Amino acid sequence: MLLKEKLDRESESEYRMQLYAVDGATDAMTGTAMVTVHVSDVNDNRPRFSKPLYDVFVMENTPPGTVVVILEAFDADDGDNGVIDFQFAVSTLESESSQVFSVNSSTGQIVVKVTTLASHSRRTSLIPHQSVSTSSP
Ligand SMILES: [Ca+2]
Ligand SMILES: [Ca+2]
Repeated sequence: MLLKEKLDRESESEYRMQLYAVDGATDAMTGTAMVTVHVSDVNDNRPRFSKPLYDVFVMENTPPGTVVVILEAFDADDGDNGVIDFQFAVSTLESESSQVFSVNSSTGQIVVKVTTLASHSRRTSLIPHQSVSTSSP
């Protein structure tokens, strides 16, 4: 059997076929077999945020532990290839923002870390960072 089209597990993960084997007699006899082809996943989709920019407003007296935003991302791949891990970009880790906020890598919640936001900037724009990279095909 040869492959005639490009496979894509995300659109079709399984193909079923019925096959005959026919003998050469005039009153030909046949045998049958079923073939199922399972398409295994390749990491060919990058995680995508539900939106590229989250603009969030918080009061300066917001207590520590408060969730200010929940990031949402989706990856069409299967298993580990589709697992999403939220992380701050290196540039953010080096900035004041990471002293004030933390991100839960699995839930995508950004939480206030400090007692008071008053001495810090009152408005922070969070630009999502693609934490999982894929090599282009
Ligand atoms: Ca895939
Ligand atoms: Ca993926």
